[in-house]
This record gives sequence, C-alpha cells and structure tokens, in this order.
Amino acid sequence: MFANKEEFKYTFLQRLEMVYGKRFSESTALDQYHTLGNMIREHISNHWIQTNERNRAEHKKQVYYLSIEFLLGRLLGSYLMNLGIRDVVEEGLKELGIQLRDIEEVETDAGLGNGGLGRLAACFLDSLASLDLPGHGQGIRYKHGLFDQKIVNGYQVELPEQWLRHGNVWEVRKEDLAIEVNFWGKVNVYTENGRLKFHHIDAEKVMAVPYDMPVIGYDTKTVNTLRLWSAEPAKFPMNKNVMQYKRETEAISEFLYPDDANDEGKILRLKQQYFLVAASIGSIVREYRNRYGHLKDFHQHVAIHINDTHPVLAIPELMRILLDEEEMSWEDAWYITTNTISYTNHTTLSEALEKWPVYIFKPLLPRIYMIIEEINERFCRNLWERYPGDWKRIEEMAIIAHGLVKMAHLAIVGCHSVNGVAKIHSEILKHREMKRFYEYFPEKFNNKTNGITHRRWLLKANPELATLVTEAIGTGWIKHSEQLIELKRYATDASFKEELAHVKMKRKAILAKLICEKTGIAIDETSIFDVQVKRLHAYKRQLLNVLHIMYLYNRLKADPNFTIYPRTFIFGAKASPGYHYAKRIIKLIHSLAEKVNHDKQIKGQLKVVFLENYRVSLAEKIFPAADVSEQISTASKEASGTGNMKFMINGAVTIGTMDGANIEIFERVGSDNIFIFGLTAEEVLHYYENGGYHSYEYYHHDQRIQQVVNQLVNGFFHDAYDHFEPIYDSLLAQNDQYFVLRDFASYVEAQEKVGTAYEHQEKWLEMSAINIANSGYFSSDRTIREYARDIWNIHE
Ligand code: 26V
Repeated sequence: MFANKEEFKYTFLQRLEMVYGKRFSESTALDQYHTLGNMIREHISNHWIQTNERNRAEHKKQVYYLSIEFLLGRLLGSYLMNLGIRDVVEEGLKELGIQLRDIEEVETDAGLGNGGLGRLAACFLDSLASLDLPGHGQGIRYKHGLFDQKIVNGYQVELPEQWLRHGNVWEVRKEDLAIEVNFWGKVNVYTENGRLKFHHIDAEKVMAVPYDMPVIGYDTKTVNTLRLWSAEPAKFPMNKNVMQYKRETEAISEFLYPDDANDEGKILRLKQQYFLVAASIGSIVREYRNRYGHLKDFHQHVAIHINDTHPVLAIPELMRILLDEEEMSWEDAWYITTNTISYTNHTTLSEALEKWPVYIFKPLLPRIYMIIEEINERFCRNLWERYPGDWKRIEEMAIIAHGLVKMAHLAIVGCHSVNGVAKIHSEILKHREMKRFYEYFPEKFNNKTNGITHRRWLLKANPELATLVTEAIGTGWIKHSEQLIELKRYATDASFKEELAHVKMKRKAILAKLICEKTGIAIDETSIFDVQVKRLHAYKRQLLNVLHIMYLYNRLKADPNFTIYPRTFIFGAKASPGYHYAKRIIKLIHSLAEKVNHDKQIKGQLKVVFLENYRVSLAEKIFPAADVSEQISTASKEASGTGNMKFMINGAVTIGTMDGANIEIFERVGSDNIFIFGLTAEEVLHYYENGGYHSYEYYHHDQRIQQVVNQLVNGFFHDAYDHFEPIYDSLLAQNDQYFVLRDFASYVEAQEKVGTAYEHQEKWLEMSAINIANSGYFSSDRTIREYARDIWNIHE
C-alpha cells in the first residue's frame, strides 16, 4: 500500500472513491484525511496484533500508565513519520495535486489535557513504543477536550471543544470489552466460612466502553495501545428517572475537568477518577486472569503507574479485587498492590493537592472508602509504633483526617515508588512538602527528570532544523538523542552557524505570516522573537514579562535617544475558566498590545502578540521560530517545565529562574549560554518561612516599578477602567506572593544582556547551537529508560 508512490496513489484513489462514493476531483480535504487515516490503520493492524501476541507469548511484564490527561495533539503527521512513509505519501499526493500539509491541517488536535502533565503522558507513549517497551496508556475519552479559547475584545471566552465532531479515524471501539463500574449503593458485610465478606448492593451501574488507539513507535514494529474509556448507560434502572440516569452517566466522560467549585462538580470529578481506575484495573485484571488464571504473581508481570494523584484509587480498587474477588489475605493483597503501583508527583502547589470530603466520598464509593479506612488505620498504627505519643505527626500524615481523604498520602503509602519530575522538585518533596513521609519511607523517593519526544518536537515540528542537524552529524540522533552532543563542535563552525541562522529566519517568516493571518499584526521578521507560551498561572509570572514590556515602552517613550534591538513579545496561554485573576492577565496583555503596537513614536521597536487558543499543533509552529524562551516562574514553584526543553531543542536561548528543569539546562549548557536571574528556590522558601519581604519597599524605591505598577490603575489602559485593580492589589496590598517586584530589577538586567547578546549574531548562534547540542539529555527516551529500569523493572 505504501511500498511506492504508484501503489500508494492507486490505493488512495480507489479507497477514496469507494468509501465516499464520489470522484476524487469532488473530494474535500476531510475526505482525503479520513481515507489516508484508514489506510494507515490497516497498514499497522498486523503489527498491532503481533505486538499483543508477542507480549502474551513471551510473558513480558506490561506497564500501564494511568492518566486523567493525554494531550496528544494531531496524530497523522507523527504516524507518517514514525512509520517512515511520509515521503512516499507526500510525493504521491503532490502528483495528485494535493499538499500533505493541507490534509494535516484539517485534523483537530486531540486535546485531552490541560498542560504539562498531559503532554508528558503523550511524550511518554511515544518513547515507550519507540524503545520497544510494552507500555500502554489508559485514560478517559472525553467528548470535549480542553475548551477552545476565543479572544473577544481582549477577554478570554471559552467554547466547548469538539474533536470528535467528524469522528476519530484512529480509534477502534471495543464494546465486547466493556467493564461495569459501580457507584453509590451500600455494602453488606457478613461472614462465610469464617471469612468476612463484602457485598456491594443497590449500586448504580455505569458501562465503561474502551476505544483503543494505536501507539506507533519510530522505526520499530511495536504498536502499543492507548485505551480511552467512554461512559455509557448500563442496564437502565427500574427505580430511577431514565433520562436523569442517562444524563448523569454520560456526563462522566463528557468534559475534561468539570468545574468543581460546588459539591455537584466535586462528585463528578471523583466519579471520573474512579471510572478511569475501575475500568482500567478491571480490564488489566481480566486480561491477566485469562493468561495466568490467578493473581498471585500479578506484581511480577504488571506495573501500574499513576500520573499524579488523579488515578490514586487504583490502590483501593486493586485491593478490592484481591480481597473480595480473589479472597486473599490483607497482607498478601497489600504486598501485591504496593509492589505493582508507582506514583509521580507533578506539583507542590497546595491548591492542586487533592483532598476529598468524606461526606462526598463515602456514599459515592462505599466499599472503596472502607478499604481506605482500613489502609489508614493500619498505617496510623505503624506510625504509632514508630513515633509513640507523637499525635501531631500522626495527624499530619494520616490519609483521612478532619473529614478529608488526602489523595497524595494514599499514593505515598500505597505505592512502592514516589518520584518528582526534576532534581530540585524531588528534593523539595523529600525535604519539605513530603518531609515526614520521606523520613518514614526514604527508600520510596526518587527523581525522574522530565523529557520530551525529540521526534515530535524537532524532527516533525522543525524539519528544516532536523535536516541541518542530520547533515552535520548523521541520522543517529533520531533514535539516540544523546548523539546531539556531537553538534557541539559545530558551534564555532561559521558555515554551520550561517545555515542555522537561515533555518531560524525561515521559521520566523512562517510564524510571522501566521501571526499576521490570525491577528492582523505585522511583525518585523528580523526582530527578536521572545516567547512565553504555557498555561496562565500567577506562579509562572506572565505578569513579570508584561511589566518589563511596559517598562521598555515607558523608556522608549520618555527618551527618544534610547533604542533597543527590535523585539516581538509573543504570548500564548489558556486560563482556567474559573481563575479570574489569570483572565485579567490575558486582558492586560491585550491592552498592552493595543497600546504598544499602534504607537508610531516607538518606531516599531516593540510589538506584543497574543496567539489565541494555544495547543499542541500551534506549539509546533511556535517553538521552531523562537529566539528567546521565557521560563520565569517563581523559583521553587515550577516542578519541571517541559516547554523549556522544546525551546532549547529548537535553538532558542533561555531567560529563566533557577527553577524546575531550568537548573538542569543551566548545568548542561553552562552560564554563558543561558540568562539566569532572580531569587533562588532557597531564598524564596526562606522568605515564605521567615517573612521579611515587603513588596511595598521595592515599589517605593524603584521608580521604574512605581511607574508600571501605577499604570495598572491610573487610566493608562483606558479600555479597561478598573479591571486591573486586583492585579495591582496582588502586588501591593497582598504583598506579591510570587515575588514579581522582588525579581523585577534582576529580570530587567538579564533582558538587557539578552538584547546585547543578540546583537552579536556570531556569538548568539554559538549559544543557540550549544543549546541544541545539549538538549539530547531532555529526550523522554532517557526519562522512560530510567522509569523502566528503576521503577517498573521492565526490559526491551
Ligand atoms: C491540577 C488541577 C487542579 C484544578 C483543576 C485543574 C487541574 C489540572 C491539573 C492539575 C495538576 C497540574 C499538575 C501539572 O500539570 N503539573 C505540571 O507537570 C509537568 C509535567 O511533569 C511539569 O513539567 C510542570 O512543571 C508541572 O506544573
């Protein structure tokens, strides 16, 4: 089918006409996309079947990565690339008068995630398959992914996302493999043959129907599976309003992160979490029983990884099966469960640490709650033995306390491994956030610094740069990212640097064109492209970036002799729908853009652009064009960051704080090839613990700060009246929790250095090349090898 161009063209045309019942000349890009999709699925189905057969025959240990988010983005392009058939398809289509790129553009992103955690899951799937490891994803098939962002008059408006509107060519519905999930009802406890028995009765049943998607590795025969679960009505209950039951059931897989401000929302979130877990564990166990008959050696053949605490109910759910269905002793069940499951923490922000009220939890999941109570009791008893009389510590560490179930505590107690996602983050977990747990279970804690799939983020997203890299060092880097280090010797090679400059210019021109189409803003392609793209959050400090731009603008206005190297500041960010502060920052960026972009007096030295609806497919167009990567979170707050790695591999130079993985980037490229500023994590944490920071003093003593902060409320932004008052208050009245004013001067200084460095193009290109050369470490292949070796104990 894809052996050569002619064969491809023949099959493609035949299929298209057969399936759509129309002539090729009348077909739309969408018809063509679906035809191509179906051909690819057919093409890989043999490998998919064989991978599963091989896994069974060889009794290979299987890994299941449970995640509430999978931010896959578009799939066509990466399938073509990984299968090595992109050229044949592209050329074949060209002869038919079609651009492959146009077909790729009709695919809607699979945006079943929010940010870093979900994209990491997607990168991990790529690396697992590419390394020939038997690792599969399990998640929820949300009907609507993360909302579509529209900007209206500078304000964010959210629209439901509709990725399934035209169907999903990559999935296979497997109704025969559905799993029944139980909610509500009560538990009958009785004794039979001297054993306590638990019978869950009057439960409301929901059917979990799996949709399988193939995960194709790069240049391998492995095809793993991403299984996404959809909630459907089971048998309609007699005693309930049928419509209500249908609505409530389908709501489970309707939206990613439904608003949980009220109890109704909280119930839905908890339902989603248990739904994912019960369906996943149910199907894993069923398959295992079919193969091995019993679950005694389960942990030797299965590893289950939970991506943050959202799937932490995997612990009590597996216990339930081993206790109630397999009739194991508590000790045996606990041994198997804890040796099967492992956990990654992705944030220390307290608002993201999940705690569920008992009054919601207990009625919704009565048997699961009983098991958690038992886990908690046994754990607290052990603590009492170890720390007799230390009530305070036990209360602090308990899984259930003050009417709340603490999901992170359950995860640490019930897993054999707990890891953070960058060195500093893992250290903060051990010595601060989870200090008590580290003292008790030191052997469980470890670090796995995040990574990205360099195939999507360089080979696919930036073919121009990929070609240049390959011309210099050969193709080995595609499978062995560490070989990128060989580029180091080209960092001083004039002709390589010239080519590098050329590639960057080309990518900047592409982005400039897109910006003009989307926003109407004409930008100077030769200006510095200074980019901050990520979720909008106070700790990520988009505000610091904005205040710096305001300061530059003020200076340019005040002093006609002051000039800067022209800069284009590019933003992309979605704010959580209920996060009003973040939404005001989006408006602020727009108000600033309005002001700056139309001011003739500054002679085009500054431009501000906000790109709407930031998502994976847009990110793939932004990273290749960036000169400067903004990684400016308050030190200690960003667990790792992975955008920083995507910029780096595309040759952007970082301006950033010593936070998350920035620190490890700094360690690799050295202080000459990164712009570091601001407080260190230790200094920030010291302030938090001992006080001593008074933002007003910085405001008072620094004219520049005073001016920009005042401008938030003095009518400078006349289109927004008092809209920015809460931002003003956060900086002064609320004493600037994220140290924006504290780091301002240091940031300005670092930005000046960036500007100067860019003027020395030769040196800048050397920095850029050194960043690319050192990015190999940040491949998710390296991360996954570490998980496989240290946590999952699996082998290729
Ligand atoms: C929490 C919440 C709470 C409110 C509702 C929506 C929502 C969604 C997600 C989360 C957990 C966020 C955790 C997260 O995404 N952490 C990011 O993980 C990346 C991968 O490890 C890491 O690079 C980022 O630094 C970290 O912020």
